[in-house]
Amino acid sequence: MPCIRCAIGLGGNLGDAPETLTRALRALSTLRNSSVIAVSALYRSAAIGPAGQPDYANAAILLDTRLSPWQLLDELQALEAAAGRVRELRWGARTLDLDLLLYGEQRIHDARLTVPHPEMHRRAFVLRPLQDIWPQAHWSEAPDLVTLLQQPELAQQVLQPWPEPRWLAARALYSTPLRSTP
Ligand code: ROI
Repeated sequence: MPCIRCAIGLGGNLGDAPETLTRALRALSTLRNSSVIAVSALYRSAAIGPAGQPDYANAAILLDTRLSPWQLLDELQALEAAAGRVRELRWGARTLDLDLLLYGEQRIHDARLTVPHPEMHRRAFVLRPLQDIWPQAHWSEAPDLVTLLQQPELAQQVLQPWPEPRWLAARALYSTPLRSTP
């Protein structure tokens, strides 16, 4: 398999969400045949979906991988299950959500997987973290990230950086593309 650059969205709003996302980041950094290339800031975002849910923690990472999209999906679902996620109500609260957003330039549509993620262009909690790590990301007919995020429907979504020390420490470990050589 060639090496493909992917974007993965992380989210969760049950329990200690910053801790859950930090653990997921550590686990993703040990995924076979893959390396984490960049890690976004952590964001706190108002829930989209049924009212009365706690706020979410959201983030995104770039991963270079030789796994196929379905192998990667298996790995992401195993991490969700390990975090205690059970198949819950559509759009209900969840411990950990790992979404394969982009898999190189590929378009995939089958019973298990749709890539690019079909909802991502409507969700500031996906696009803002993606902008941190891949500002030039573009897919299918969607406009660029700056244009998307300026649309009223997205601009009104409540989202703010969440400078959580555990996330910041893990992020510093896994996103150091420019290492100085002695
Ligand atoms: N809302 C926010 N803010 N963040 C999420 O990660 C998220 N995930 C979901 C739904 C329920 C659509 N709402 C969300 O799956």
